[in-house]
Amino acid sequence: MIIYEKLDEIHKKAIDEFGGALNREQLYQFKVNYLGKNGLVTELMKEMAKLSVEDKKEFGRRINVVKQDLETQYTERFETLKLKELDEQMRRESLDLTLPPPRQPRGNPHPVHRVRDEVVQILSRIGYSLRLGPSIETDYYNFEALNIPKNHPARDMQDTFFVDDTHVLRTHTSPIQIHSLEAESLPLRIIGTGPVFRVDSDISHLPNFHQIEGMCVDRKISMADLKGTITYFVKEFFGSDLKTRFRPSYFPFTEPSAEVDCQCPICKGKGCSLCKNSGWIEIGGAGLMNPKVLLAAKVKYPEWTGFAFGFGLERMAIIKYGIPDIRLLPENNLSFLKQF
Ligand code: FA5
Repeated sequence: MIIYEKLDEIHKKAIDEFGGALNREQLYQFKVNYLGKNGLVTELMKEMAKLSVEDKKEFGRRINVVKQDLETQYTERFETLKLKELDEQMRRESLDLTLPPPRQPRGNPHPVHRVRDEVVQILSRIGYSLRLGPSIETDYYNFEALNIPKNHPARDMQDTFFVDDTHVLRTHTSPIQIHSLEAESLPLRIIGTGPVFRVDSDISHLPNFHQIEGMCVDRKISMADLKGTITYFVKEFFGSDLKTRFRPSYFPFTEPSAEVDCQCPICKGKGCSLCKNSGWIEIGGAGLMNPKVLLAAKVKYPEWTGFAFGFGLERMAIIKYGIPDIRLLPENNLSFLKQF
């Protein structure tokens, strides 16, 4: 009878297709084609209506055997394909322990820290050693001990963040001089460094920057010693390409005082926005220590005299590396920092 032949034909074709399925997804599609709602086996069942009662029984039995067999074939093939796919995945993802590990990106010291370390190294070669101090200072150490009394106009030279009536975020590293003078014996050659804070922000000013301070207290210290030290230090740090100059200035804690300028690295002295068209960038202040400061710290003046200087580390970094805007330094943008 034709319907039995059709069933055999469909059964055989289904077994072939299940066996040839390349993956579980394809196998499932084949199953739907035969056993699904509109599948070939299901369609054939609809033809049963045309059969006699006897044939209906026989055909019903056979079609159930075929359906059961196809379910079994499907499950077996499904398991085989699952193992095969797992095996392929393991092979694909297998670890080759002989391969070199992926390269870890290497960090660099921040340019400001680099400058600080280099300055400390240069000055330590001529006998200076490092001191640190607190970022929050009393009014006394930040101002009074440095000959900047309350209500004195010199306080306006450094716009200050006040913590309370008697404490400030230090506006400079000069208080380190006083801590050292009070605690140590003479002669002294110290470097003080760390963060300082001022209400200040533009292309060459930051509200939180870093300074490096030098102080030498010894017998018969003169302006010539100061100039010699700074000339040595600036030449070692910047090389001989950029010129430096001393400009008469005023600081309450030094007398006489000078401002140290370095030629602008961007325009090489011609004038640009970084140097405000002057051709020079100020890197720090310096001078002979004011006797009032020495005496307040109980130093026997004039037996002992001294000089001090204080430079901005960010300013030194922008000059050394030719950075056009000081605000790039604290932004910590990786593509900028990676250049150093
Ligand atoms: C002082 O802070 C003095 N204590 C320096 C000093 C020490 C003089 C010892 C004499 C003896 P001044 O305010 O000029 O001085 O600051 C020193 C340097 O810090 C400046 O030349 C500049 O390089 C840097 N600087 C000052 N303000 C800022 C700022 N807002 N952002 C970045 N750098 C700054």
